[in-house]
Amino acid sequence: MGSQSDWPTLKEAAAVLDELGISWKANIVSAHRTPDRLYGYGKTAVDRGLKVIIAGAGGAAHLPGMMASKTRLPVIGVPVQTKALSGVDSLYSIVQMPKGYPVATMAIGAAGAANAGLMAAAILALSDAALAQRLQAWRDALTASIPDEPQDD
Ligand code: RP5
Repeated sequence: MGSQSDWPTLKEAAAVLDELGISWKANIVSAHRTPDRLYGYGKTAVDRGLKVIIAGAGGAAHLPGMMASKTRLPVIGVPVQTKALSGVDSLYSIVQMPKGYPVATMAIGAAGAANAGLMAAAILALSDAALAQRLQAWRDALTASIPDEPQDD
């Protein structure tokens, strides 16, 4: 993520990864404030054994796209909600990548972060049968939790 202030949003992805038994590591890697750290992170990602990168940032959110330019690993972008423009700025900064360096862009905010965790799980499940079963069970449980009819409070 681009800042400590993004962590409350990106925590939603971490929570989903925990639920599915997927190991993760979170780092602050700002495109603007720590560009050399970002380059190093992307350049070494494959050799360090990372499989999928979830990149969340807000405002002029260049982090996911720059990360995608430095690694062939799948990069999932999370637009963090901002005060000034409600995260539309983040979304537009992340989603509109030029041909060649895709970022799989999620929804703005907490739902997008949780979905980033689920998308990462779906990618990893392609080569991990046990994880595929856990992901299917997670989806089935969500479906089963939805009532047929609304309830009064
Ligand atoms: C971006 O600037 C970060 O991703 C964050 O969403 C935003 C604001 O950062 P702070 O000023 O809160 O550190 O780079």
